[in-house]
Amino acid sequence: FIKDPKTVAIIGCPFSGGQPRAGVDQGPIHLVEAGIIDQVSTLGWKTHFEGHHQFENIHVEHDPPQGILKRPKLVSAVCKSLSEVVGKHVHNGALPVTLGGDHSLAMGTISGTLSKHPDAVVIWVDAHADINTIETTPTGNIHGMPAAFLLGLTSAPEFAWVKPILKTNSLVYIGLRDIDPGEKKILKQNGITAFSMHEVDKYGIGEVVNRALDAVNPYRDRPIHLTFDVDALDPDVAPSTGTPVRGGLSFREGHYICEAIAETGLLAALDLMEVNPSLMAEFDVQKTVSVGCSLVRSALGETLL
Ligand code: Z70
Ligand code: MN
Ligand code: MN
Ligand code: MN
Repeated sequence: FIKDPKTVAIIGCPFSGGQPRAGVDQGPIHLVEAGIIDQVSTLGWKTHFEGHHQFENIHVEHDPPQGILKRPKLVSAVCKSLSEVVGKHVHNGALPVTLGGDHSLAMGTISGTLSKHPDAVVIWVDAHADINTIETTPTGNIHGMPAAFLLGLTSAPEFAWVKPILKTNSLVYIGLRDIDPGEKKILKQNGITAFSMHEVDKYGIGEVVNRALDAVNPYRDRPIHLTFDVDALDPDVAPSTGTPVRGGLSFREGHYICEAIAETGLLAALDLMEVNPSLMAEFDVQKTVSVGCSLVRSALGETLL
């Protein structure tokens, strides 16, 4: 495992098929236009950006719901293609940074990371647990389900390529506050460690991040995949996202998580998901895009001093 890869591969993933709102596909385009690539270069990384994924080879003509699952063929094909791209970059020793796009994409990014590092742990920062199964999903939106597929808690013929190689003791959540009843049961029954906003309030973010790392990575020797849904942040901090939920992480709490993970030297892959520039006024869009860029910089080693 290359602890300090010199190259960051930036993967723009303009995709919105895992949820109903248009616009989240514009997230990566705005992040790149805001200068995220130069900012990462300025931190001392070599950066590789091959453009936004166009999913040229993905032609889904007829994609009716399969039971409750919405757009299963499209979401599956895009995530499979993304898993190959992320996998290629980690195999080359680069650190992939995937800019979403909706969070169904985590099925692709995490599958890609685990293809090289089966011992990697996942730190999932989100207002939501995204762990609904086909039986529990109230919406059929696949962005609410990627963790369940990765853990093998649910499956569908279309998603047979998703290997259930993520273990429940290798996943930890921070920032949760909008969990469906079925998801609560799944978290409890599987003993998945989760720090909701209640624990952030109670212990403070420093202690929560320590406990999260202790839970999945006690010897600090396993690669880390950080998947950061921007809706983990409070809507005052990141308003332009599909499902804002009040009472979220402050600007500093969000950055602290990224800084503390950077300090471990174990970051193997990073996702920044659910930036939706079509939601809210221009001022709010700029605020969200700029906080997105600075979270990525923090995770890649930007320090305050
Ligand atoms: C709900 C579902 C979700 C993001 C909403 C919502 C999931 N639990 N995820 N916004 N980012 O539809 O499964
Ligand atoms: Mn490449
Ligand atoms: Mn999410
Ligand atoms: Mn979310």
